Order: sequence, then C-alpha cells, then structure tokens
Amino acid sequence: MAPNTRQGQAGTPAVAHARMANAIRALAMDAVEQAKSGHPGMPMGMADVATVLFTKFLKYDPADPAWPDRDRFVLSAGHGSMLIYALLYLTGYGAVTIEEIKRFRQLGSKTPGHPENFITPGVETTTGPLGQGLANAVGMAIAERHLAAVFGGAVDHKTYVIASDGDLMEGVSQEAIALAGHLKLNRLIVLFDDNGISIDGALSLADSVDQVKRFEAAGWNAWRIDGHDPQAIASAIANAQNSDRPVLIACKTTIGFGAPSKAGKASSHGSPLGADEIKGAREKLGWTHAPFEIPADILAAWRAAGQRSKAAHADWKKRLASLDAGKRAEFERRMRGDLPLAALAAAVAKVKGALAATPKDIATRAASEFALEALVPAVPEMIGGSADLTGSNNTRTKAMTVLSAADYGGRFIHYGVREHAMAAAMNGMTLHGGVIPYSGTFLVFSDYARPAIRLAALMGERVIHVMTHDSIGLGEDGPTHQPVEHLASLRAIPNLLVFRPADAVETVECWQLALQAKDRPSVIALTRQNVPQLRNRLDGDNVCAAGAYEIAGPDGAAAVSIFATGSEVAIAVEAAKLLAGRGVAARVVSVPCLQLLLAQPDGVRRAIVGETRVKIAVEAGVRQGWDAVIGADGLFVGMTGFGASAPYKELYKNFGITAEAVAEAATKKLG
Ligand SMILES: Cc1ncc(C[n+]2csc(CCOP(=O)(O)OP(=O)(O)O)c2C)c(N)n1
Ligand SMILES: [Mg+2]
Repeated sequence: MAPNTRQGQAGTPAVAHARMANAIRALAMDAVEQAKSGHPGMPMGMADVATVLFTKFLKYDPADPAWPDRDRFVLSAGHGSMLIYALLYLTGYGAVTIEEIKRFRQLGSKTPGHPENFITPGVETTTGPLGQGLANAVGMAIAERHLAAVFGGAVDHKTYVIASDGDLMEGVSQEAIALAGHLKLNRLIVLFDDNGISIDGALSLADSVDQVKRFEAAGWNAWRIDGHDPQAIASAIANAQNSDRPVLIACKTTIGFGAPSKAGKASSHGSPLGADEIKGAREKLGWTHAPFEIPADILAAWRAAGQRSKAAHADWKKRLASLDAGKRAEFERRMRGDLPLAALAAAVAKVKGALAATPKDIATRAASEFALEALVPAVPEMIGGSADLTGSNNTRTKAMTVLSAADYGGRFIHYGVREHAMAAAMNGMTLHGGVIPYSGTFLVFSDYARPAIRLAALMGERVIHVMTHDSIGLGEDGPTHQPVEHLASLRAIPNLLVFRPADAVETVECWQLALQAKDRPSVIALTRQNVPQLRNRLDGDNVCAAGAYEIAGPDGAAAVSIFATGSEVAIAVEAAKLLAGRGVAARVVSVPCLQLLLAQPDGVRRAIVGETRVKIAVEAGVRQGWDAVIGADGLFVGMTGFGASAPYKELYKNFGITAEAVAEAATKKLG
C-alpha cells in the first residue's frame, strides 16, 4: 500500500497522502460501479501521481477555471476520466459536485464518459482518441512560450500531461514528442502511466519499446520512478521544474491499485470491478466509508489543496496590471478570442481594392499568400505553418520569422513532415488561447490530419487548415497526390467549414470567414494551377458569406443553373458562354462553401439555388453531397475514380471536366 506520508496544507491538519489518494480510488470504483460502465483501473493506478501533482505542484484555481496563466493539465488517457472528475470534485470546482460524480456517464451530466472540454470546466481538452491529448499539450506549450515572448510576465505556466501506454503507442505521439523535443519545450511535463497493461493484456503482447530511451532520443529528459511512492513522485516533478528540455516521468504503477484480484490485470481497465472486488479493495485500502462518501478531514485537505494557488493567482493579476494599458488590453483581447475587427476589415478591403485595380490570374494558393501579406500584420495572433511544404502551400509571408527554440516570438512554425501532430498541436494552441493557428499541407494529406481535425470540429475550436493542390489540377504528381473524395469526406465532418474559393477575390473573402468563425475549424482548399480572376468589381460585402452566390447570369430567365467550386467555376463560366452561343440561357453559381449554403434559411437557399429546369454541378471530385443542391436527377461533371499523372490540362480533358462537356450535358438534358 502507498506509504503514509504527512503533508498538510498550511492551516489545515495533515492528512496522510494515502488517504487522499484513496479518495480518488474510491470515487472511481464507486462511480464506475453505479454507471455500470467506465474505466476504474487507470484512476486507481495513477491516484498517487495525481495526488502529488494536484496537492503540491499544479497551479490552478477552482474558482476561476479559465484563469489564463493556470498550468494546463491534460488527461491524454481520456478513458481514465474518473481521475479528473474526482480531482475536480475534491479540489472544489463548482461544476463537479458529488451529485455529478454519481451521474457519471449519464445524459446531460458534467461527467461524460470521456472528458469534454466544452462540458466540464477544468477539463482543458476533449480526450479519448489516444495520443491526441499529448499532441494537444505540445501545442499548449508552444502557445505558452510564444505568448510569454510577446507579453512577458503575463504568461508563465507549465503544461502537465498524464499519458498511458496507448497514448505512447499511437503514431501521433512520435510526431508530437519529436516536435516538442526540437522546440525544447521545457515547461512540458509528461507523467507516463507505465503500468505495462493495455486492453488485450500485458503490453508485452504488442510492444517492447524502451520509452525512456525513445524520449531521450527525441531531445527530452526522461526518468523512471515508482509511481506509488509520493516522495519519488514529488522529487521527480520538482526536478522537472528546472529542466532545459521537456520531461517524461515514467511512473511505474499497478493498474487497479488496491483491487484484491484485478490489480495489475487488464480486467480492471474498462469495466466495473463488481461488488465483491470493491468490498475487497475497500478492505485492502483501509477505506471504510460508504460509496461516494468522503470523510470531512480528507475533503478539507483536498479543498485546501485547491486553494494553494490563490497567492499565485493574485500575483499574476498584479503582473498583468503592471503591463502598460495597451499591452494589457491586447493580451485580454487575444485571450477572449476577439478579432481586431477593424484592422481585419481594412486588410480585406485593401486586398480587394488591389485586386479590383489590377486583377490577378493566379493560383488560389498564391492568392492566399497575397491575402496573408495583409492579414498576418493585421491579426497579430495568427501563427502560420506548414508540414514541410512551405513553398508549395504559400503560408509564409515575407515578413514572418520562424518560431524556434531560439525565438519563440516567431510566427511561422516548420512542423516537419508531421501532419497529424501539426493538426493536434494546433488544437492545443487554440485551446490555450491567445493565438489563431493556421497551417499548410496538400489536401490529399488531410487524411493524415483527420483525427485531429475531427476533434477540432467536436470541440468547436478555431483552427485553419490551408490545403493546397486541391484536385487533379495539380497534374503530374498523379493519383497518389490528387484528392478526389477529400472535399466530400471533409464536408461530412459536422461543424467543419470547407472552403474552396474560385479566384483571388473569393480567396480573401474565405480567409475572412474562416478567421471570423470563432467556434469552428476551417479547411481552405486551394489550387496549384492558375485560375482567372472572375470578380473584378470592388465588392464591399463578403459575398461568400452565404456559401454561394450567382457569379454570372443572363439578363432574363435562365434555363440552366451551373454550380461549381474553385477552379471549376471558370469552366462553368465558359460553359455558360457556350450555351449562350446555342441560344440557351445559363446562370453560374459559385459555391465557395457548400455547408454554409445548405445552412441558409430555406428561402435564402432556394433563391440562390434557383428553379431552372436543368441543374448541373461541376467539381473535380466525387459527386457525394451535391444532390442536396442539384437533386438526384441533377447532372454532375466531376470525378468517379482516381486521377492520373499528366499535365493538368490533359487531365481535365481526359476526365471530361471541360466547358464543352458541361454545355453538352446541359443541352442533352434540355432535349
Ligand atoms: C485511437 C484509439 N484507439 C483505440 C482506443 C480504444 N482504447 C481505449 S484505452 C486503450 C488502451 C488501454 O491501454 P492503456 O492506454 O495502457 O491504458 P490503461 O489500460 O493502462 O489504463 C484502447 C485501445 C482509443 N481510445 N483510441
Ligand atoms: Mg497501460
């Protein structure tokens, strides 16, 4: 059993460490038993580590869970959610009462199956898909260093993670720890639940990695300790405070610690222990109290621990107050996530004005760079990046300096060839607050980032993914690099905005919409190949805001509506001209964001979609999703399979995505 270390908080009688840790164990077993589902093993195993962290080191204030300079605590092993719920209850977060603990995993409770940052104050990020939390934490640690560089004393905190075997087996963890080591994120401290057990049984069934050596190889300090020895835990965390690099503390623990027959076994991982086992655990742990009952002295000691950082919080308020007024207001604006709206509007107007004066027939990726040259100075919280495709994604403006271990104040991150950790770290950056991350890769590699993009959508986080080379229009690199199903599959993710601008003007409008979407992530799909600038008037309004609009049309009634996105809008405009030559009036509707169109009130949507006899959609991707606009009997000109390697103009001909093909299909349908 865990030793009886005395460690009272100032002003409260000392309560033995073991009794405090056992309060976590008891709540975990009882809540899982009551819910008839859940994961008791991990909270019981990590109770000692968590107790030391939350009573001696972590800087937090239950009265103000969003205090900007709190330490961030990420439970990457989200299945152990009862660990964090127990901690939040015990330390006094108002939202997590004992009643909520009793309602573990029930509809509408503050204690859902896995931690959800948008449900439970004190939960920093949604976790459950293993590996994501660890990579989120890397992003939080990046944001912390960057803001410390920009705002000095207003930001000065650590990021702690509890990660499990599963977290460290996931590939994203390798990308994340390599990035963290490279950036020397020395305020990042990972407590690894080194219990040698996963769902299938002993870890030795599937894994024989030496994690300490692996982290060391990635530029971390890494130590092994007994995760049930409070002194060892405390001295390891104390040492980690002064590290010059990120720290892994591999805590050797026993899963299900205290359970008489299931401790150390996979059977304690993910199911209720059962009445007999719980009775035996109570005896073994010396816990004589009824389910959900925490003795007053233990609760008082925990609540006192929850008050530990009051002085640090007050101190931070003083530090913030000592900043000059402008800087303080800027810090507070950024942490609220409010944009500098006037500066943003002026930057957008400047770009549009320049494009109206001198139209640019350029690739939309180049148009995006042109827009960023104005947006990045106007919105100082934007932090750009690319997964080793900077020159192709056009995400780095001329004035941007690189964010590195030598200069955390830089605003461009070379993420390396690590799309997954890039996307997950961006989630962490946004969750931290104070920055708006945007990044770059090829659209086809959205697959490598998708698990993190999905979580950004679930959490409602503003992260912006620039994804270039968005169709067969990329040409010679061929079908491995040509996205076909990606627009459709990204549009299927709820709450994610997928933009595909047609020209330089739409590109800056889509950027504006993505930045203004405070509670949603965005993908901006951009071409490699040049496209003509179709919008030459100086429009004050952002006409992309409704998701679609008529970009070309006849004076009178139209017989045909052609809907298109991105590079195919120019093809649609050509097709309309061909049709006009044949005496057929056609209108063209540009659809820079299909989801925004479909989300319009019925009347608005119907007005944009129109009621022509023939409806035809043109997109160099699969048809899926377009029937909502053109109907099941509508015509679709696009892709039905994978692309090919050739110059892009030949590919468009080869796959029949041409103005002639569109005009032909429409004429045939008209009969
Ligand atoms: C990406 C992902 N794959 C699979 C799972 C399902 N799952 C939950 S926990 C777990 C592994 C359990 O082992 P470990 O991470 O060591 O946790 P422990 O049992 O030690 O608490 C798995 C496979 C998941 N949550 N996320
Ligand atoms: Mg394990």
